[in-house]
Amino acid sequence: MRITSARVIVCCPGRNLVTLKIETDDGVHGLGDATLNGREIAVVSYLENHLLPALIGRDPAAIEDIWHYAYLGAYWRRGPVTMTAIAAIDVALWDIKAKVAGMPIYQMLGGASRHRIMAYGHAEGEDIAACLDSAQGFVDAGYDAIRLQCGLPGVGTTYGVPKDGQTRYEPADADLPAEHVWNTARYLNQVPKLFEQARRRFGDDVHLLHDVHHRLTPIEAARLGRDLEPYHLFWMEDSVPAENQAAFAMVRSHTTTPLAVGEVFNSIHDCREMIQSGSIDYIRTSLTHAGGITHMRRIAHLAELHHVRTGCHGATDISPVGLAATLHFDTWVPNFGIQEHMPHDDIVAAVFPSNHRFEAGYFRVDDTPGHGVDIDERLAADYPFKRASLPVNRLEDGTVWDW
Ligand code: GCO
Ligand code: MG
Repeated sequence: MRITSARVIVCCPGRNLVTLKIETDDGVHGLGDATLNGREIAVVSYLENHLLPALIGRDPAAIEDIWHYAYLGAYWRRGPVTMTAIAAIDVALWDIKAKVAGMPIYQMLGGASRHRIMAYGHAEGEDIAACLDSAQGFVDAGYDAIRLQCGLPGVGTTYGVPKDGQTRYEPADADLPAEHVWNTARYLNQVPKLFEQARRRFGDDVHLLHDVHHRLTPIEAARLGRDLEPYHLFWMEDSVPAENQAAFAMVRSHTTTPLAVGEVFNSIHDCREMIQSGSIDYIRTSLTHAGGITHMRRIAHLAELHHVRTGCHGATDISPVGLAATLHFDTWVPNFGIQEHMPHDDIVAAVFPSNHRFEAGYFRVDDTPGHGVDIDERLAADYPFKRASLPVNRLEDGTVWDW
């Protein structure tokens, strides 16, 4: 069996999504997700100009060999563009291999470790009351885990909170970056109040999560972790910018609030130190941005040795193809923790017919061979690429800050 074609399909059914389609002389095809939010075309170019020409004529079954050919063969290593491009190839090849075997991908990995996948939903609101009302909707829908994000009094738009009637907090249609405002002092005072009220309203049984989105210094994150201890969070995510892995050891030494990190990582080397030092509890690397199934498996095995569980990134910038591959990984991975869930719009679901199901806070994959997602290319063509940018954050005095 040989690869006869490998091409990239870019579409924007409400948000940009990049899909790699690999075809073979047997007529079997595989799909991989190559979406890197706000930097989509960089990955398209990397694939089209550098990686895809070298795939033609290769045996699609040789996944490890092709992975290392792409990774080592570039000489230049790691980074989001490279690792997203490699992930797309990897997932498309796993899709082909599993289709040829007549099995779902989770079976190829070693079989199911669980029959359903706990997911957390995103509750958000401009103030505490609105956020708790939003969370009530998730409780009523049967979710066992909810992420809470709320706006700050007197501060403009902030991460995780949609404004002005928008349904999304990430303006994927902004041609140039929108500018948000940040005030650490108000944030540190507001978040414990949010969780205090959430526990009072929803009781102890629901898992509560929070995403700091990289905006604190280590000692500020330590304070927040301590202040949140009475409300026993499932995790506090990305509490400090993660380039400095040692910062997590510092936060850890001050608080028992569980720590999660990883959505901006692309390789095992980005998280090795914090996993091995026991500084984190959940690794949130996304399969789409960290070299696909082949590399995520290595990260998960390292994490398992150190009692770290997975919590894969699953925002809407992970396409249904990337999500399905992640759900097969979640079904198999022994040290699973939780899966993020942000629903795609109906039009995205129409472009990408999928076989996984979501019900009352839990995902399930079925036994469709491969990862179970296809693309309607004719429909996708109706939604051409639109340049889009993630926001930039500034302090109130204008200083650029982490978003
Ligand atoms: C999350 C993430 C996302 C990211 C987004 C960037 O935890 O879901 O922080 O909201 O901001 O994926 O593209
Ligand atoms: Mg996050």
